[in-house]
Amino acid sequence: MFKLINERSKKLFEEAKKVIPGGVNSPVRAFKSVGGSPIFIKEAKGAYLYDEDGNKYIDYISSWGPMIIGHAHPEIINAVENQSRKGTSYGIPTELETKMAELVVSLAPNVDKIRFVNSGTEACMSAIRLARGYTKRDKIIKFSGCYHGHSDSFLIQAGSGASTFGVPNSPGVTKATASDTLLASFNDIGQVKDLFKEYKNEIAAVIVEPIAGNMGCVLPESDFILELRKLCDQHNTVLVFDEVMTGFRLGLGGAQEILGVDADLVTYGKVIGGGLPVGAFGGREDIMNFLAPDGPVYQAGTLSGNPIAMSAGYAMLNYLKNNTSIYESLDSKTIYLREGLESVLKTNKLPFHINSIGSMISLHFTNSHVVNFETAQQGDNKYFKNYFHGMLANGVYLPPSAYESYFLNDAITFSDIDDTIKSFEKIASKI
Ligand code: KE4
Repeated sequence: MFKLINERSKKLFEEAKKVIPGGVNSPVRAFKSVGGSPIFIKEAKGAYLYDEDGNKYIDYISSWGPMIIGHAHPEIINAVENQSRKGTSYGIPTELETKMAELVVSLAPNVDKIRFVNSGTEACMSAIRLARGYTKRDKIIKFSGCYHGHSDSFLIQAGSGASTFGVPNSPGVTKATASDTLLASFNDIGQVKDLFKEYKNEIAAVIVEPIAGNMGCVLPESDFILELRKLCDQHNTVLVFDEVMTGFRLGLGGAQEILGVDADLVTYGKVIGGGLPVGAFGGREDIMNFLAPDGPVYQAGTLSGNPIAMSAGYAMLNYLKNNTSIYESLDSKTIYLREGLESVLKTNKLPFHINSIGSMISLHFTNSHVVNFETAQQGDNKYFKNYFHGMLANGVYLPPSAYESYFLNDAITFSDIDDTIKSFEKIASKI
């Protein structure tokens, strides 16, 4: 319906599929839930992506979160260039890792100690193993539609790519593993109370995206997160905030600061790597000290704390620390985008619900209030597919799945947002 010149991307995708499963290194990039052939990016600068067919896009994904200050930012590029001239990896401790850890500890609430890994998945997987080792319990509670990476324990009604595929329980996850993961609906504290009643003293951890982004953006209602805190205190269960997405995106203190609720362990990724592979988990010292080599819970990584990745993350966090006005700027741009989208949706009498907070926003083609995975699934994917492709053909790159949040970067200008809304006005009557 919407014409995009993408012959070279199509050719590259066919070549990729011969040597990479599905032609991609992460499923959501394959456009499976929106159809069509993914674009292949040649380069990115500031707010814009440039694909292999010469098309330019305003980027609302920012590499799924990391590029919060825009692509190829000089502060990041200079840090990476300077560090790489000293070598790319040592597998030996560096002062840079300590300085990065000190910076995160100084900025993140309730993080006494932190361990760096290479992805959000590793961070969440390790945090859960640590919680199980610390409590000597096996079970965990997660929430349908929340995504904590592709570790076996989490691929049970996962969000993000797994939901997009409609394959909530991935093959390859053993029944034994799945039996230790208990599920509840986000924002339903009653279900959590029932699980604690049924599995008294067996629950090692509750892991939650305190502000969810993997069923689209879904906000916690009233005191849901505070109630989780109280239940975990009552049952000596570790409360893990998965802030891979929200950490340093919604503010320096992340969701803990916004919600005013303390986690026992927090996981990070995306922004803290400045676009390089960095994940991290940290929190209460008494729990973190259970980690090897001092403690019994094993966790390791050849490239953990890699100097190039640390240099990018350190430059990013220092930039954000020294330019906190970026958060107000992102908030106002996101509100401006939301108001523009709502105006077009109302004019064209389309069913919709928008959730947003800070620089996270998602549009659902349903009149239901989207408060959990079940209501997020009520979105009309036919509308979404046409919306996605219509915007793509008009120079706007959105997440290729209804179960994702948009991530604004501060290189996006109000004029870019005006252009985004104009693109939507052009296509809205045809989706
Ligand atoms: P990674 O292993 O992809 O670095 O992080 C996993 C993860 C953990 N926790 C949260 C809250 C996350 O959002 C993620 C990863 N986010 C998805 C996007 N929704 C990554 C995109 C992809 O899978 O390609």
